[in-house]
Amino acid sequence: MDELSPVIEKIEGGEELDFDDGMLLMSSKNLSLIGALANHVRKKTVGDRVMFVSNCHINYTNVCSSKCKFCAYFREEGQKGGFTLTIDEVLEKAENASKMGATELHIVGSLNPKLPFDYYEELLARLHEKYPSMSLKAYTAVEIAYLAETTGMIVREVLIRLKKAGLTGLPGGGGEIFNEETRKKVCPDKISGERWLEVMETAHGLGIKSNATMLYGHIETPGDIIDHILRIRETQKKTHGFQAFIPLKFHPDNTELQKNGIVRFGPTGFDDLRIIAVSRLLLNGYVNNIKTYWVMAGEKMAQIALHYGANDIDGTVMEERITHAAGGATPEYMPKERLIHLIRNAGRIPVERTTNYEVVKVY
Ligand code: V47
Repeated sequence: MDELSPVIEKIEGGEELDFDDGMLLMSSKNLSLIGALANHVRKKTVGDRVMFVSNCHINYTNVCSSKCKFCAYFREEGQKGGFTLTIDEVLEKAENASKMGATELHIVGSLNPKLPFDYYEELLARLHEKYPSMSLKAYTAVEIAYLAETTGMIVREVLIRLKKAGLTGLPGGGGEIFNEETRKKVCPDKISGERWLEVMETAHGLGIKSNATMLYGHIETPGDIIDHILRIRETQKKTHGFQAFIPLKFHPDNTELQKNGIVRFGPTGFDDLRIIAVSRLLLNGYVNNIKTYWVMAGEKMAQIALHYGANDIDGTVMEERITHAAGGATPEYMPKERLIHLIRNAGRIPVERTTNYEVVKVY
């Protein structure tokens, strides 16, 4: 009898897995069995289609007051290397993306004290005016909470105004790891996990869908991981607003965590596949899209993750700065044909989707 038998029985009986089941999955070294279970559950729930989106990441600024210890992307105010794009520069990038067939702009920055609320609103309004059919998946829950704090508006008001300007959804960034103690060590000046979930709940209540992320492979414990995933599941039971869950693989280069000797190595391949599988097993039936983000996972691991519970590989991306600042070695752009090739080669059906998981084309 395998140590995972109690979990297998629950899965076979369609029962929801709990914290202890999650911990068992985190401690077992039987990765191929965990993967097979996740793959089986994935096939039953979402079938053999693998989704991707034609998108473009636009980072409008890197000047940030949050100074997270896992982040190599930010610069302090006045520091060399800091940048803020003008709205015209953002529009130029959008024009490029549009010409390349993007249907989604993923727009994320940082907590820049110099940027007024008008900038955020106008940026969306001008993009929406010029590209009315483009999804504007913009500003993380952290940026939304920051805008509320700095303008004196409540989160709901901020979201209503941004939605009116053209916002279609929120990306899942800023989730990091919810456990209070761990979060204080890796991002002491960021909003709490509870606040992050509150912002998401408010967005979902206004019909603004979002994604959810979790940063793993730094100083978190297995218990932190299970706790994080289960908190996402609890919120989802109330709101049904999370469209995808994306575990993000920590890249240590140039980060405080690495400079201070707290983290020497990033996660291993074993960790990457286990986290994808555990996410599928704990979230299945609640958040059915488990995304392997090829930029962070690496092209090869992302492809293999499709056999460990993932059914989404993100998108063409076009320009990425956050992972590359921290030593990411993947290209900044993946042509659609290459994504299709990776998916087909894994024995699965490539499907281009919209941000909201509507089918654009089955290949
Ligand atoms: O919140 C920061 C993470 C996130 C590092 O919603 C790092 O579809 C690894 O959220 N190593 C931003 N990760 C990216 C993000 C995202 C990406 C792709 C798709 C979606 C989506 C969202 O990147 C941050 C943080 O958790 N991050 N530094 C690093 N050194």
